[in-house]
Amino acid sequence: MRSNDHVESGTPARRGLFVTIEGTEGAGKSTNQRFIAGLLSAHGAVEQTREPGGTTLGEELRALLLKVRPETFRFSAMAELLLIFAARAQHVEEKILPALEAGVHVVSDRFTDATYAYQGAARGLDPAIIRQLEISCIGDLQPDLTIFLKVDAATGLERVRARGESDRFEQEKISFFESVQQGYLRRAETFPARFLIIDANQPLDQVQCAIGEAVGRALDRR
Ligand code: T5A
Repeated sequence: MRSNDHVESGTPARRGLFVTIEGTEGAGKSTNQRFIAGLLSAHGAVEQTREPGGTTLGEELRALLLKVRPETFRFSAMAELLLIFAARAQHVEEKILPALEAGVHVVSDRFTDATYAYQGAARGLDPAIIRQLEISCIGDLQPDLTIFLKVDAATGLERVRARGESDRFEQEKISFFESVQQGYLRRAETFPARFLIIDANQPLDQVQCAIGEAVGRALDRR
């Protein structure tokens, strides 16, 4: 998924910009990931990736996490958390850090904030446990910019359900996604310097106007 691959060999690369996109289902993360990658490609090579996923192992774990049917077995919240961090540890070591260190910009559809929102706020796991896993698996890696697309849970679910079959998370009740939303808002309060909250109920062109400004500011800050 890397575009515009033109890092010169022999010259130490300036670290790439690490941008993450977060939000509940149907907020427009995938749509706007492509938009952000397009903006960044004017400033160097770009890697688009996603969580869970992004590597061969991560994509296998993603399939397990999203596709398993409730009648087959039910995940314990802790098993779900550990699989998500297994995927993330592989993702960071194999893909994200090498790209950033080579000067490639990385745009990830979800990252660790999603774990605090879904497994922490919505599944009820202790954030201190999530933090311990975070430190153990990925150290102090944090995005430079996190775009949180805040959509009404019902609106987002309508958008994704219009596509047809729902994955395991999309079958949760509205109250689950409202808790996820609260979890994201707490993360935004804790990390105001890197978080930008955008009202994703707005038409796409307005969402993208706000994203364009935020990406421009993040590039200027580098
Ligand atoms: N998960 C993940 C955890 O529980 N913990 C974790 O730590 C991590 C990393 C991953 C699942 O894994 C869970 C959370 C998730 O449930 P996913 O596929 O990454 O699943 O997440 P989804 O939210 O399910 O992704 P979707 O593809 O369903 O939603 P997107 O990407 O937010 O939405 P997108 O861009 O595909 O858009 C959906 C539709 O809406 C339209 C688009 O054109 C598209 O048709 N749209 C708009 N329409 C009107 N106005 C706008 N502003 C619009 N923006 C987009």
